[in-house]
Amino acid sequence: MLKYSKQFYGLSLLLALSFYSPPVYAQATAPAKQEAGKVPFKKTDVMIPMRDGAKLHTVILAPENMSEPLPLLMDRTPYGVDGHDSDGLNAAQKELIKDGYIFVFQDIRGRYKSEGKFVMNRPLRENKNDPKAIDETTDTYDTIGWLLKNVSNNNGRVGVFGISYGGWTTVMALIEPHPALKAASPQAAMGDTWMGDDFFHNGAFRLSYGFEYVYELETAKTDTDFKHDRYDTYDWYLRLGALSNVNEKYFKGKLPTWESFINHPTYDRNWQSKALDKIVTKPTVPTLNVAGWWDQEDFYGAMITYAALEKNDTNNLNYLVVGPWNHGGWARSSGSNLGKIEFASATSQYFREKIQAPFFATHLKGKGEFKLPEATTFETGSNEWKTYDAWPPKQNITPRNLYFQRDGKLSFDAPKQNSNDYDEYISDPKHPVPYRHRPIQATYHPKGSDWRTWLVEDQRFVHNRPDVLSWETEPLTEDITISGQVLAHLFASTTGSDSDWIAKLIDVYPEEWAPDMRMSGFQLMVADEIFRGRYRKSFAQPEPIKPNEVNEYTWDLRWADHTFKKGHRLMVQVQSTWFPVYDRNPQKFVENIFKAKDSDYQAATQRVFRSPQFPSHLSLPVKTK
Ligand code: PG9
Repeated sequence: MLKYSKQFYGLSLLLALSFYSPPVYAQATAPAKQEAGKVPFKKTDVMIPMRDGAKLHTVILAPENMSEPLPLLMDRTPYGVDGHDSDGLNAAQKELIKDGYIFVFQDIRGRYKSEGKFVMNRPLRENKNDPKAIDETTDTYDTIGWLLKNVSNNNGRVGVFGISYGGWTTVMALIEPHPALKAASPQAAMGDTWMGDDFFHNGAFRLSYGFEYVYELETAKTDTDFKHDRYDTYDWYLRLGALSNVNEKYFKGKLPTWESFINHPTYDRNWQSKALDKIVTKPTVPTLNVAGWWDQEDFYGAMITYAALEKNDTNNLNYLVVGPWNHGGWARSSGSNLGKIEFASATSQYFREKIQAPFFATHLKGKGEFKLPEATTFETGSNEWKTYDAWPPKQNITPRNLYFQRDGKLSFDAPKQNSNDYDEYISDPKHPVPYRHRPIQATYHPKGSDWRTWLVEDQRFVHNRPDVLSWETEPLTEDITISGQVLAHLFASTTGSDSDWIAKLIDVYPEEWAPDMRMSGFQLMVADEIFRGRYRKSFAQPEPIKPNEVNEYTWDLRWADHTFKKGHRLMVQVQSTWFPVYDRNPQKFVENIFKAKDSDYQAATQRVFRSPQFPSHLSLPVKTK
């Protein structure tokens, strides 16, 4: 979750809560006092009626002094909009405010002060002939219609933008767009919560995130934190045991999304009908898709939404920007670092000022001649912005296989026969590999959590664990850049009948890294992903694995644009648990892991092969020029 409003509007949220009075149309609060350099906004709270009669709570922030009619820029969110006010807006949206917009923030249906029923990632309405049928598309459409008529001094043009859930509602606005919708920026839109975003990745369940998020959104109309009775949730989730204990001990069958996990553990219609890449239509509105390489929640969704729109983008309306950010990192701070990784420039600031602001100004205000390249990405490692006429780039890219070798070596040469052609480890669900260093605070612990930067943690904290294999190259004699999709091809066996496989592509810094000695030998993940073995033939129809049989598992580690600098090494790590962000695979095939019992969880011996017959490798999109 991106607690967008709370992060930006912490203090103002409290103030606004105490100000709130029952909703009336276009009721203005007292004008804000002008401070130097700030643009004062007048805040209006309204309840906007939808076609089925439900009213949605909406905050409108219009500049107090308007010398011309302005466009409306709207964000629709489940996280509460009361806190939005003039001060918060000035702090968060400096770059957009300079150009002049009327900002609109809306509680989506059923959340906070909006009426109606909240449905997580509500599917599109089925009966389009029913004039009262609703979904997020119609709610956006009806809101825009109302705003155009009721907000004075608007210029008749509307933009929508939002991060994460707000990115998803932005894409929904594009499905049957209101004619006044002239620009959209879905940012970290969660595109497919089963395949690669918040709730599952390739069928492996995102336990800590899924558990905490569902509780937070579905316990009440307002965000409600689950209170773990211990700080280190690694321990808490281990004690929780099998997934079947969740309902027994805590949820009691009351949280609809948890029930949907139990009833739809595989990639069935429930998930496919909501997956953005399966439902978006031909782009008719200029669309700026935004993603972060180290987005811990919705990197996949942002990328597949761009790709799906791109398939039918005959009018060249669809664009992509990817920067070195975590979830929503482009919207806050300067973006000159993420955790310990420095980027040598203010990347978020650059995005807000040089890309986002001119994008909206061009399409909503007819200002300037802004020509956006098809794809703009920040190449990590070299720390340079690049532009491409396609993403993934098609030119000057050669797929090269990086093979696992004996003695922990990794190289671009295929393996030669030798007597010991596999490496093995015991994966024990009782001692799963932590996904970040302990203590693992609750995802959004009110006193702070390392969740937001776990993807850039130094992987040495698990390197050399007996249940984590690793292979690495010699120090590079020249830079290697990869741009595009990274694939894992693992030839592996297990003594169990189900298994998870996790592969991580890592940039290992030199033993003495002159720019900052403390980063010497740092192990930075640049691509990583999990694969649940039962889905190796079909995501819809899982099958047991035959114990001890060598199977080829192929899955994608998503995308990267990264230079491994001369002197650095490439490393691959393989493991079978990543806890508790992912649930533990029982390692024994059971029909439905959500119904597994504690006794179903068993240790297994895992072998990863690296022979001419079974050459485990990663396939890398290597830049040739
Ligand atoms: N990643 C959050 C999300 C969770 C579940 C569904 C949709 C979005 C968020 O930050 O909003």
